[in-house]
Amino acid sequence: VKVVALAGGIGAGKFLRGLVGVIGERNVTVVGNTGDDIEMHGLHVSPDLDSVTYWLAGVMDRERGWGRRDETFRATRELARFDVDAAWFSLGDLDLATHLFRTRALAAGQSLSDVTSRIAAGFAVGVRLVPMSDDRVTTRVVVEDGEGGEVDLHFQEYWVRRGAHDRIVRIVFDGAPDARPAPGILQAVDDADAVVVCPSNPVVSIGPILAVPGIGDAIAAKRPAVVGVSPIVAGAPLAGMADRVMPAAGLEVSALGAAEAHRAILGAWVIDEADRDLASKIEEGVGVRVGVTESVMHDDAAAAALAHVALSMLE
Ligand code: FO1
Repeated sequence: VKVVALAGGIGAGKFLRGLVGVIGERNVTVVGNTGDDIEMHGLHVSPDLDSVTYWLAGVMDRERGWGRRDETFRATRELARFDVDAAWFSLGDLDLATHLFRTRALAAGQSLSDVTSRIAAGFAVGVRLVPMSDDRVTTRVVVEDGEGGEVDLHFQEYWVRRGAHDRIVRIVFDGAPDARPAPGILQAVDDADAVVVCPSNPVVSIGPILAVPGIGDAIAAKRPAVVGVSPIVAGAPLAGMADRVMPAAGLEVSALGAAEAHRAILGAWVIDEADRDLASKIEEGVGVRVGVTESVMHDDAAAAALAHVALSMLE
């Protein structure tokens, strides 16, 4: 089977290791979120694309979730010596090589798609990894300033610099209306036997991908072949910050709320045993087939079992 997977960061990385274990790398096209991308010290950082690459290459830090194993942060610490404020986003010494390579190639006129494939190839990752767009789309989080006004933050400023403490007014995918899907995405969706929505944040990881004009419609056209895995188990995210941003998007923090976020595209939805009680409510309310299984991915075997269940939901 040929599968297109929509991916954010950590949850997607874990799940994709399982998926490639089941169907093989060559059958998978991963469309990665670039709304979190940030220009830092003149370097182009693509956290979600890098998470997918590092997880699939097996060089990830399983505990931290993002970044590389055996990483050191000496350069960032040296930067803090001069200016603590400049060092709020920790770039690891190994990770820096990825950003240096990407930035240099982009400056030389290569597209983000081309650079992303070259980085994946550098780690001998065999899936086709594609950014959602070669055009710049940036997730902005507009928050209350506490004095009746608003502050417009880059997603990473909201999450990493300010610790996701601010009250969110709205989330905006800046640039999305004018962005084009990266080359090959629409064709890959068209050719796919299945589209899988990884267990990623529905609002800030999958949301930006579906906000690129054309991608959502192409996927919605294959609805019976679209299956998602809930990133929310027992009312809490397995990783990340879905509980902070889902309410801001009017969604309940539950396997039901996450399914509702993808209502326009889903044919089937996989939830955890802990949420079995929600199955019929989701089936009726969202109009999808629901599968129930152990969805916490403690290791690759658990991720493969989950991927197997997801694929078996498709007709
Ligand atoms: N997350 C943090 O909590 N603190 C950091 O300093 C940080 C640095 C960082 C550098 C490169 C990278 O690829 C990811 C990084 N992340 C960091 C993770 C990132 O902020 C988010 O987890 C993702 O954007 C969400 O998918």
